[in-house]
Amino acid sequence: MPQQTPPPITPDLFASLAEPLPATERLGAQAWLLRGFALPFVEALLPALAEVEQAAPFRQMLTPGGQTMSVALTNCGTLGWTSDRRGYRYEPLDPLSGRPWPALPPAFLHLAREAAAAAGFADFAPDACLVNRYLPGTRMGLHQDRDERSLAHPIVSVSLGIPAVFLFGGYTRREPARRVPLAHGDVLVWGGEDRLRFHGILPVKAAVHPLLGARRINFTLRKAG
Ligand code: MD6
Ligand code: FE
Repeated sequence: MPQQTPPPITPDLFASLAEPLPATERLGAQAWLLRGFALPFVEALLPALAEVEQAAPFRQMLTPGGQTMSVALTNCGTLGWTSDRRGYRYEPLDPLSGRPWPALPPAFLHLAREAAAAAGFADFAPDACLVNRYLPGTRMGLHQDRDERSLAHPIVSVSLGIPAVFLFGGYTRREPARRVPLAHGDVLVWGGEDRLRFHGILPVKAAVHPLLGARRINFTLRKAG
């Protein structure tokens, strides 16, 4: 047997390792990660977010099983996702105030439509936006999003603040999930055959973001009604 010599480590190899991550990554047949896509919108998103939070504060909801979710949430749009002992559902009124959820800010709509179009979903018309707030240590267990009336529409998901690791799984809970790091400004868009994939968020590591502090905000735009 001739002696195998390992390939030399070339400067090219180091160059490729130092290259930034691609701006767009395909995670599935109809699932896209658009890195940094929301960055040009952040200046408009943050004041809109503050207004939503003021009208409908973040709160921790109960799962149907009676557990308190570690992530706090609120909503904007004509429908808001809620959870309590009676189950998961969309409601037109905020159960805390009895008033309608705050309207979808134009900046949210604009970003959602542009991101959906960039991922191949034309004419996305969301009516619901679930806003999740993660403090260090909080997590989101593996789940499917299936409370929307039709599963034919995509979901646009925007990450702001401190980073997190997204779990992108298969169609059953026990299939292995891919770990996808999400940073401030990243946008996920998925629909079609990927719509019912299990997904979640690993416990968020302590960190401080210059604009958002020790928080991660994720908002997901959907056509729920
Ligand atoms: C999160 N995201 O990123 C949780 N759901 O904090 C979701 O649960 C999610 O990112 C449906 C579609 C996209 C998502
Ligand atoms: Fe989800």
